[in-house]
Amino acid sequence: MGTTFQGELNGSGLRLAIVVARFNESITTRLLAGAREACQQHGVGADDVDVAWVPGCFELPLAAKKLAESNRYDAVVCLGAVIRGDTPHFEYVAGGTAGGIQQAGLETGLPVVFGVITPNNMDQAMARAGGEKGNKGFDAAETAIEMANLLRSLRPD
Ligand code: INI
Repeated sequence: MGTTFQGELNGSGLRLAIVVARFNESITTRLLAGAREACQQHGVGADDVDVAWVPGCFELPLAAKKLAESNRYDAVVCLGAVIRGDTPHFEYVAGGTAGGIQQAGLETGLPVVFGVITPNNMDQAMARAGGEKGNKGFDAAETAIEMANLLRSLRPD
């Protein structure tokens, strides 16, 4: 029987960086509160969570990559809200952000988590930022904790 690897939801001893977009700040501050809540619930020390603000989602990948390269963190969480309008701008910002965040994780070997919501309107955004659909910031921080622990267990040493 082979080994089954699974990351625990135990944040004790982990260091996390959270990058948050200021665009749609009324939503992203709620996502940030959700992420902090998950960190606290799962035992990440309050001093072990650093936060960096960027202007908009499009800036998340570069800041996340810098933080991931710093060797100071076990995972990086990216939080933002791109709200769909009637223009193709949405596709460029949302698509570029998603691709950039994935690239930052693959290039650095650190979990870089996509905690960006892409709702159609403000009501849907609120629902996902602590409303009836939960808090995607909370979920993203849980993903970061699980992936950080999983990657530790996958290390060859
Ligand atoms: N940035 C967001 O985070 N959310 C949006 O909905 C958004 N819209 O709609 O344009 C947005 N645009 C700004 C973008 O992320 C960059 O900050 C800007 O283009 C400068 O690079």
